[in-house]
Amino acid sequence: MEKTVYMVMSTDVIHGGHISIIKKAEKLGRLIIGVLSDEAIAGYKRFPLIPFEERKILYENIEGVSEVVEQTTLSYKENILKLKPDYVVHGDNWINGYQEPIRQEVIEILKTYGGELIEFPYSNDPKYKAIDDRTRIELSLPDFRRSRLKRSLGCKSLITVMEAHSGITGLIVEKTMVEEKGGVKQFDAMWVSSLCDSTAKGKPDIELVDMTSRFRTIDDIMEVTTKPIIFDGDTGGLKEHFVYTVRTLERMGVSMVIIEDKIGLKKNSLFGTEVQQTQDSIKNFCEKIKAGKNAQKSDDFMICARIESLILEAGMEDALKRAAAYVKAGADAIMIHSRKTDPDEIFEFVEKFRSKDSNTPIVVVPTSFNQVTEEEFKKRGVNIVIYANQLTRAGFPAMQNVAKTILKNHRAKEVDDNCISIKEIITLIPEDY
Ligand code: SPV
Ligand code: MG
Repeated sequence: MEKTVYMVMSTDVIHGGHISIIKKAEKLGRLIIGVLSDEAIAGYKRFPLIPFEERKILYENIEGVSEVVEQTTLSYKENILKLKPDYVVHGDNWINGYQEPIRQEVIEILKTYGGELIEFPYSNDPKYKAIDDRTRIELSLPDFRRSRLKRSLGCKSLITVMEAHSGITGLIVEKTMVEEKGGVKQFDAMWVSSLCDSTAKGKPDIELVDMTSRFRTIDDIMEVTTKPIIFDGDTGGLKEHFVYTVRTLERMGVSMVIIEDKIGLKKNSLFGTEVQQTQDSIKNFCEKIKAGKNAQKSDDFMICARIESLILEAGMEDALKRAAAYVKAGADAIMIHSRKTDPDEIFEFVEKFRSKDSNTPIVVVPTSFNQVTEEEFKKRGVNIVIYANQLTRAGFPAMQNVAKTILKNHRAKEVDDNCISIKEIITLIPEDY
């Protein structure tokens, strides 16, 4: 009987290197390609340029490929147990690094029924690296970057977002990865927070930093990263101004703007009722949402309505009433905010909102209720979790401490261990961008 061969592929740009390994694999027997789902790829590598269905068609039409199946996790377990291939084929580049546990699992499963792992030498040809680099540039182009958030929401049940307020913090969000369960975890998107953008400029979070300056921050981040951006639009300002903001953000390639239902002098929500803050009327805020939705040109830009009822102690009923009205006015997502350390009111809102609306994405910012895990939010029906200020809050005390230590010691030697090495900075910021 003809042997069967299983090989997993994720790439959306097929080059000679891929064709060469397909040719070698096909010589071993009937070749089945496992195509990684969008969610599985987005979690560990760059976001796929081409969606799963299209990539599947691409592979189905390569000579030598007999069958194409979907692989929904980085782990091969489910598909190997189902297909029981005689051979699993892979490049030898996964022997070390984050794929090592996945490889180990493959070897162990194959052992249970006498299957074999065949590894071919991985090609380090610079021309293939150049193709990959070009793809990265495409990912950062405005149209593609903007559409990524909506696409990610379509394939991932929970999106994690980290605050960025400069090129360097953008790079940290772009590049930070941790190995986890045989895969890699990284943030899906960036939050350009009004609090952190203002703080970086030494200013209060009261809509004092003007839009031109806020756009400049976005530009700094965009110049060096590719991940989608969610912009904190504060109150959105006057309706007549908001439409311009929407157009500009859209043109720049921002994926979503979140505006909060407050008017007048805006203060940071975490002050709650300790300061004077006024909630907008439902009618007025709905008009702002409608104006924004009418102004946008693409269909992938998203406007998220942020409800401040719990922050301003206007009650759960008010929050739910507003949520329904904002969705009806065209909001693409709802953000519910709370400054309580106990997550109960957030959970109650999510449950009640979800009982009436199973589709509209829900956004939360767990700064005060930070004990809740992403898994718990996901289980309850939340779609986007924003870590809104942690990089800023981590960076400034560290800098203050270093400044004080130098003052005390009249030299810089004592702070060396608290500083990133110049070599690490160079790694984080490549010169050949
Ligand atoms: C921000 O990050 O600026 C926010 C979230 O708006 S919060 O600070 O919690 O209001
Ligand atoms: Mg803000």
